[in-house]
Amino acid sequence: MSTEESKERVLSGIQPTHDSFHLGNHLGALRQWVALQDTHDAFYCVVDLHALTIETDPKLLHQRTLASVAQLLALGINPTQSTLFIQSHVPAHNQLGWVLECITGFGEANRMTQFKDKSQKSGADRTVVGLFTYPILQAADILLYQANQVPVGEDQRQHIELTRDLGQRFNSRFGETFTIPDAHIIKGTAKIMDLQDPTSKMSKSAATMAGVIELMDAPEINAKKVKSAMTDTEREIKFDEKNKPGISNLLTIYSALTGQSIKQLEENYSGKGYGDLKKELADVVVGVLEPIRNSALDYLKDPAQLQSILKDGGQRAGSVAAQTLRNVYSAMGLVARG
Ligand code: ATP
Ligand code: LTN
Repeated sequence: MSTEESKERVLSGIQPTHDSFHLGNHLGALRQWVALQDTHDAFYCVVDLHALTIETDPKLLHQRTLASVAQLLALGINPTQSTLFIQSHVPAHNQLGWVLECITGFGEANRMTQFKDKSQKSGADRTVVGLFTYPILQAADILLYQANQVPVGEDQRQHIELTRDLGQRFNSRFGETFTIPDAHIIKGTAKIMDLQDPTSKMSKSAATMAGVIELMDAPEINAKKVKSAMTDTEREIKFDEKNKPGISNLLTIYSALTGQSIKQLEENYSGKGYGDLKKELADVVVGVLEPIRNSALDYLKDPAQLQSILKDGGQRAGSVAAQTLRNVYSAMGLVARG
């Protein structure tokens, strides 16, 4: 058996719905993507088909998709180690998506809380059917690659549960076809909060970007956002998510970016004020993000290199996905073309 075959598989995806990824994406998911490529046979995709569920200008979507790839490379995804590709380059995602739609209950799909939140935000008239079936396409993304692990943030837990249910259902109706994946969620950083509204998760689609630290923003903008983070009126620097969500979020970020434990940070900052913590955290954030931004900007200067990485990744992903799809069609009794 070759090393790749003996390694467990990992797959994850990210939507190109904004010009930049944010610190929540990085700490909740993307950092794990990078770490897992050393130990796993990794497949990572920019899920452009998922992004179609939100109305986007075509030129922007095109630009954001390439910017997403550039950021993933800048964060450390190594295309010779991992298979990095764009979802729409592999038609099997849509093909398996349809099959899975046919074994998903309407009520089951209707229980997805992210659909409820997102459709409520945009209103019934602007909610498309694709947003409703979105988690089923996500299940296809994962099951196609026989993934064992799916590194994501906390908000994706329910979608991974659905993926497991659909995989198990298919296997029991039609015979063992899919690997049943586990969510790979890192407890401490699974939900990074908005710096201005520390009771909501940091999100690409937040109403205002004032509390969202973006990887592609200029260092001085990010420093300013950290320094003006919302905190409570007390003075003590203590981790207490319930009563001090703002400070707790800053401590979580600080700890994740420096490797110092929260306890250690509480000790270091005992007797000091919020201003000191924010100022030093601003330096830490800029120190980590500035080189990533510069590297992403360099990758974007060479679109031919990006295209060549994507062509290679698309081919590798396509052949794995096509094999799974053939097994699925055959298990269900669809007649092969021959
Ligand atoms: P939106 O809020 O518009 O859906 P998003 O910011 O959640 O976008 P996604 O592309 O949906 O971004 O998510 C990419 C990955 O980042 C997912 O694995 C998701 O769970 C993770 N993630 C997103 N926001 C956070 C957060 N605030 N903390 C930790 N992980 C996060
Ligand atoms: N739904 C995810 C993005 C996503 C994904 C995937 C994540 C699409 N396909 C497959 C992991 C595996 C989101 O909104 N963050």
